Amino acid sequence: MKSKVFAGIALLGAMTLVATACSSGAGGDSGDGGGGGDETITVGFAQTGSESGWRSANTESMKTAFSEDEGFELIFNAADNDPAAQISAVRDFISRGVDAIVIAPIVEDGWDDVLQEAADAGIPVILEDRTVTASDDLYEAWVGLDFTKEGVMAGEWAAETFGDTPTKMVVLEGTTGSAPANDRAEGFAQAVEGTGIETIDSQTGDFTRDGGKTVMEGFIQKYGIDGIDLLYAHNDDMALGAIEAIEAAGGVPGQDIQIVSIDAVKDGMQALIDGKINYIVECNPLLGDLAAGLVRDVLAGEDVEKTHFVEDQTFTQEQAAEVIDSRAY
Ligand code: GYE
Repeated sequence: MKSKVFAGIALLGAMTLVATACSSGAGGDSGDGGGGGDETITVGFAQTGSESGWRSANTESMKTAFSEDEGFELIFNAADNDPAAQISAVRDFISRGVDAIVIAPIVEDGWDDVLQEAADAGIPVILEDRTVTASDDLYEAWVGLDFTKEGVMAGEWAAETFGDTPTKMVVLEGTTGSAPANDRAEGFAQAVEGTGIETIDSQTGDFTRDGGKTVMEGFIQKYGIDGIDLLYAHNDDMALGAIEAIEAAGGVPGQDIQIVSIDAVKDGMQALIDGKINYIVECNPLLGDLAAGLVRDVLAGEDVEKTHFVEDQTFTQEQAAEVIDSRAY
């Protein structure tokens, strides 16, 4: 279903939204259409929370793109990773009669009712970052990353590095039920199938540094530094927490235990350069301009493509050193 691939934000200027069948009944009849009129567009944005460096960069990108200067009034809500609180925030946006709603869904399931309520109220919904299991008739468009492919890229590095060598791996999973946790697990498993890599333990660290540290402390207690060869962390923050746990236990991260993670935020890239992480797959958080463009187009009554993928890259330790100073997050 990959209808369009955007090779990163650099291509934003060249972005053209090709007409496809637009979802029915999800509004677009409120507001001034955003098509160059002077009226402010009121947008409710339901963010997940503030769990990671990736999230901070995403929030900043969204706030900049949906700023007053750009013609928006943004009602921002961060739900502290509580799915019920996030759904309440969306209901609040509906009752306030905003022009459009943008959601970064914490978990994939449980969205059908509230998305239907938004559609009934004629308020278009755009998803950014994470995906949902609800029917795509219930929202106008989604913009984000290919999490399965990120998992595959991380797994390909692991498969190349360890091959047939018997390798004991532990996994720090993202938030349970979230699209990136589900898809990154699946992609990685595909890529390492048939290698000597064995998952000896896998638990959620909730995408946070503290979570990664605490879960890794438990793994070390159970298996010892010598009993673990490889850590796959679903994001950099959990890898950074795990590094603290490994060092506190007298181990050398990146050597005694090799580490692969996803995001490529500044702190993660620095740990990669320092040799404490071995490989990072990027996950681009700068989705604000794309999301704002979609909101404008939908309110202007244009048909937009449903699915918008932003492309990610990968970094070795050497590559990280070359690019770290030029990266925006
Ligand atoms: O990888 C992680 C964040 O949904 C892609 O959420 C996002 C993930 C990101 O907390 O750091």
